[in-house]
Amino acid sequence: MAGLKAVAVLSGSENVKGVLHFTQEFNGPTKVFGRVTGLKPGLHGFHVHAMGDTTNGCLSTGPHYNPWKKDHGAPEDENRHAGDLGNIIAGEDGVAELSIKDSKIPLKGPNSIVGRAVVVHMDPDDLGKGGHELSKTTGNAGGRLACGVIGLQSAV
Ligand SMILES: [Cu+2]
Ligand SMILES: [Zn+2]
Repeated sequence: MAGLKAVAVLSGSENVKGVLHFTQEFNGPTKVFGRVTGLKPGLHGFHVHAMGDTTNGCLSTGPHYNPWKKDHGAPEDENRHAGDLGNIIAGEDGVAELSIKDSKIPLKGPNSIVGRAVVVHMDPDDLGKGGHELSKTTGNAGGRLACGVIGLQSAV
């Protein structure tokens, strides 16, 4: 199989919505692209959380996906949760267009993110550097605005 495609449909308590696409070719990085709408302009923490469980809304998606037991960090840090994808940035129209490439979120193998969830937060992720008591676990990104389970879409 040359590559894999996955998709997550985001929804939440407020009017935040989105569709995000994931593609991975061979053992290369995973590309994440799509758009999220209904956001307050500015930065919003964006992560893969451990569980694909939305029975209690975004709260039941658990903590950041962290198979290697590291601290919270920035996408470019070595010491980061696998799920740490930094921030997405919404414009004045409340729309965030995403185009991310990341090598720590594969769509196959033991550390696959398929079946887990993506979460968009209320506040900016401080990338572990904010000095807040939550900086090293969540980036102090605040409440969970919207989330969606990452599901396999097709082989490409
Ligand atoms: Cu999160
Ligand atoms: Zn994290």
